[in-house]
Amino acid sequence: MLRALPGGRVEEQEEVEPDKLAYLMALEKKALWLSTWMIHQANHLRPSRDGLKVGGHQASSASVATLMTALYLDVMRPQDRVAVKPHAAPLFHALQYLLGHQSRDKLERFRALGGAQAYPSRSKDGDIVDFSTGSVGLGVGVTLFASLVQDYLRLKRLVPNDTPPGRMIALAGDAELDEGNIFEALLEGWKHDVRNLWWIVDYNRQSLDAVVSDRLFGRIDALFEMFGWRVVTLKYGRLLQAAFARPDGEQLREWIDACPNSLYSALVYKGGEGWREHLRRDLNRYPGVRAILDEHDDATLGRLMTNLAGHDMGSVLDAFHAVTDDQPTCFIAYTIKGYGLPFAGHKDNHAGLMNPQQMATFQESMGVSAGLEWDRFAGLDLPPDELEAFLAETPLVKKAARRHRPPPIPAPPAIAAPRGRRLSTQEAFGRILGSLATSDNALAGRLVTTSPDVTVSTNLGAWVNRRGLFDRAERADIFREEKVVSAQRWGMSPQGQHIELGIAESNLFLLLASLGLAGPLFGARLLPIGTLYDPFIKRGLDALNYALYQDARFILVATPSGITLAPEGGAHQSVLEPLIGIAQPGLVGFEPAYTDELAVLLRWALEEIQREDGESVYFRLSTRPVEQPERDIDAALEEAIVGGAYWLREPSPGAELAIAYCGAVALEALAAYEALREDVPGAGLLAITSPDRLHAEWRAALARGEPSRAERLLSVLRPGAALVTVCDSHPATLSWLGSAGPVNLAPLGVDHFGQSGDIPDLYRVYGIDAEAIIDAAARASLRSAGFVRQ
Ligand SMILES: Cc1ncc(C[n+]2csc(CCOP(=O)(O)OP(=O)(O)O)c2C)c(N)n1
Ligand SMILES: [Mg+2]
Repeated sequence: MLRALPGGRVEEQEEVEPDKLAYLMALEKKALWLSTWMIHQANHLRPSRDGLKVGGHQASSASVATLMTALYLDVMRPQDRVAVKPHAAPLFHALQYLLGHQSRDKLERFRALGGAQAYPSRSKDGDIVDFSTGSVGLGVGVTLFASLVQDYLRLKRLVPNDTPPGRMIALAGDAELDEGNIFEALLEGWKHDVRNLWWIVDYNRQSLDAVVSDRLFGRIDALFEMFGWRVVTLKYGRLLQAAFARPDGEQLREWIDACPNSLYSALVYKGGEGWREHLRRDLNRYPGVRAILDEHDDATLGRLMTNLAGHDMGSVLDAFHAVTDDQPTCFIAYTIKGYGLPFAGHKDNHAGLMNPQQMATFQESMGVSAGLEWDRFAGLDLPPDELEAFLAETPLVKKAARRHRPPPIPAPPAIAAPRGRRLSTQEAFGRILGSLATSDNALAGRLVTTSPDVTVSTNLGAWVNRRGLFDRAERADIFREEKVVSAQRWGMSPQGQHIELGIAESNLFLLLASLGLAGPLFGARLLPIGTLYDPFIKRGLDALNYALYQDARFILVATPSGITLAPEGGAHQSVLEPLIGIAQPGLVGFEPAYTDELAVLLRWALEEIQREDGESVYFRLSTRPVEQPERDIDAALEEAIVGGAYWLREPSPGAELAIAYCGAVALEALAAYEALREDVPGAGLLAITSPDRLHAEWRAALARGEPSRAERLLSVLRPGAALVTVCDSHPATLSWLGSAGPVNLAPLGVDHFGQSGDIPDLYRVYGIDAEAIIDAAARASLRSAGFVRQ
């Protein structure tokens, strides 16, 4: 057997012990059977109540059966972590079942409520899943950042570094490599010199719709090598290699090498007869090839011609075991989509399901008697007790628990608001982090910041100057050494606590996902804070969703935001992001107006992201300097700030009018309030720190049949009172308040693209200045009084 060496060289290596090979091949057969059966019974035997096809991917599972069996039942060690390509979930569940980590009940409820999930899910399938997958490309990318996080922890000795590091492994579909996030990640990984990373590409040359371009992978391996990766290509299995070694065997190899992907796939589907016809047509002049054809009947010829290395357990094991260093390695494993199933190679097989007749034939060929479909060893040629003993010795069975549960890091009892009469929330954020950087609080040591090239412009400068940038190696700040004056000190070292990324928001969220899973994945909590400009959340939105879907915990600071960043113009102005704060599961959104609110909320957030049932936290901040209130925040006000709203100016009971604002438009709201107070003496001014929290609590309280916070706040007003809501974002952020109390609502906000200008001009044009608030209040008051006739 060939063994891969650094630099892509290979050497002869001893073959895998025959016993082990036999066990693994038997268990591979069983995993294929179970995955196929799991999908079949969910679609054909479980009664359907809604007429929907249940689905499941028999072909995608079959394609990785050898690779995954080798990994899970032999190669993986407990510290290794894997992202399994989404459509191999059934095979993954089957292997976990063989390992004793998944129940039959859950398999029987595959894709049903509470059963094994359609795509591997950390939060729903539990301990067995290291990384959720589903949105192709993201699971692959996250392993790269997890590897970076592992280095971060080991180099800082936050986790023991006298044991071997885990390998971060992605089992990728070949079409996943069409996703741009993969290449963004590769580039970033190269910059950070990531190690201990395996990407195993299930190169079945099929995506969902079609057979993929022949020329693509000729480029892909060169690309990986360019980024410093080792590429190990697993192309031909042992049968084919033996055939190539025969007289004229080279002709056969050349023929297959030149065979277009589409033709190869079509012939896989057609079987022996199809192969024979084409080989006769093209290679009949070679006596050696004619001999091969004569010696094989259609069935064995089909087996020979589909003997790709990705389905050859011996070749796969050799290749995996040969890599013993930490160089990132990409295995390109040639496979066949649907291998071993009747629709193998057919271009339409992605969502294809075997029909009951095909299944019955398959069941017979697998030797599984009726009634023994879920049996772990039925139909295998080896004695069950031997297989059981083999499984009991696999590294993953011996150390089953894959998740760590480190204790929370206590947050400081209070975080002081920065001093200053006129401050923006962004400035305050920078100063708070700057002072945390100088504190010796244990929590500060666990903070890790990251930003996609907007570290300075989001105000992380003070923090980075004190805590430094993270790098595997010490790197001096050349500008500083050369005595060039700069406010930024950018020395890099393993002690650094800021991870600087290039401009790629998808990478930011994948890194936050990995940092936010440091506790469960590696055993040491990190408290990640990522910063970016608010509008560019959308650029990485799927990766953010991905991070949150797997319950990664982090703080996201998005600044500047809204049209309030005025001269920067429409391309940098965010409109709908607060609605993401409301609607995105796993994320609590805040938009404080004042710096003392931010101080309270940041402290709360540091605890929230560590709570068992907590969530990640999103702060929408602004660069607008705002006159700060002089006040002490007592416990009641703190609770209200965290809860999402409080009366900045309390209305008198039965008041006719109130203004509710969120964020930097506090100034306009206050000015309008002062102006209106003369006419409406009892009016109120409601500060909303979190439309998200307020909205969520409102719905939860409704469901419990209790008054919500929003309702309690608004109940001070006269029924039918006028309420103007105003925010520098889409008006829907707050307009729902019209349902939380008996008010006549006038929702102000921004509902089209911004443009350059200064704040007075833009607020006027978009209708969120004091005058617009006063006008809206007048109209709503008229409506309240019933003066408006249709
Ligand atoms: C971001 C995203 N876009 C689209 C899909 C729908 N989709 C599911 S699988 C698939 C193709 C997968 O092909 P490949 O990665 O080669 O997997 P395999 O051939 O092993 O099934 C597509 C487009 C998805 N899951 N995620
Ligand atoms: Mg594919």
